[in-house]
Amino acid sequence: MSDLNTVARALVAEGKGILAADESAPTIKKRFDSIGVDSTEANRRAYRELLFTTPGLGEFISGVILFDETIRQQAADGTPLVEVLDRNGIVAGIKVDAGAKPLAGSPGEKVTEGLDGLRERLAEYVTLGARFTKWRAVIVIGDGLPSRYCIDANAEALARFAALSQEAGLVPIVEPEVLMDGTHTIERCFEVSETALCSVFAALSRQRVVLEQMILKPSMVLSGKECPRQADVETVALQTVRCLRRAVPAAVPGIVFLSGGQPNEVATAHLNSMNASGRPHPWQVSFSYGRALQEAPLKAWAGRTANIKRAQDALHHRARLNGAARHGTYSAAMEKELVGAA
Ligand code: 5MM
Repeated sequence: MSDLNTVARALVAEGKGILAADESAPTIKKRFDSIGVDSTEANRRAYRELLFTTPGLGEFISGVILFDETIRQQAADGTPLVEVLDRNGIVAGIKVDAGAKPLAGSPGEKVTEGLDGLRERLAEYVTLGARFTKWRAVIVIGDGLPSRYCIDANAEALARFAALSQEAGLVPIVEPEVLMDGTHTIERCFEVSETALCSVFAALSRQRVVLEQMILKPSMVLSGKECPRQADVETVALQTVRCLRRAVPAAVPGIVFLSGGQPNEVATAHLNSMNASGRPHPWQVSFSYGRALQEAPLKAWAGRTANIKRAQDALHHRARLNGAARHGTYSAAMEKELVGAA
């Protein structure tokens, strides 16, 4: 019990957050396509090595979520990437879901798969150095959606995953993502997020998941991307915290938000606003961003060895700014303080 709680608390340590680098093969291909780089095994390895060897990254990043391929890879000098992270003071975690698949009997909705054989896969990930796991469920807001059926089916799978992870000695990161795509209002997002989170915590309780030994990775309460009325930063922060206070027990050590396609600066500003106002919260309020941390270094790298330092500076910059947002001390002026910028 105490070991898993220690890992969970370390992942949400003051001033730090998580880097999500667990893009599956199709997702990393999409990211590489955007910079004109082939998604080969060698390029994926080189890119992730660049991220993980960023000098000083451990000051702001507590853990990295890896994909199955990455947890088995070595740096160019033969050091396992998990060890590279460890040397930087960063805990390695692993995405263990097999992706969101069409939900039978409910067109337009998805359920995340990957429970078959999970116990055995978890045992192997422990031997490879993982200390935590992640599973993502996807909830779509649309005409008549989401259905209760979709919310509950995903909640059951999330809880099953979490229970198996704890049994294996791994801290589960439970990620129910309410997508921001659509024309819905922030009020509708609040309603759906609250329902989904309540369903998740009911399932976690039924399946005897120890709340002190897990982390929640939710989406923020936002206006839909195509909604004509976009809520401002303070409203998003206020409504997100209000929603989480209704649904997330205080026993959970931390909440780490996904960025979900928000512009980098906006994801940081939202987190900052949550931490600047209304503290102390019952849980640590942190980040587990993928795109909002990686977009800048990915562009700076563009597949060229000569750009590694620029890319690492860009990652360090975004990690530092989100670290500041953990304390509520981020300001837009800090966006210009990129060390080593041309
Ligand atoms: C929602 O995606 C998670 C957080 O990333 P963003 O901050 O970019 O929203 C992320 O961990 C996600 O699960 C992976 O990057 C992508 O996983 P798949 O399985 O879709 O490749």
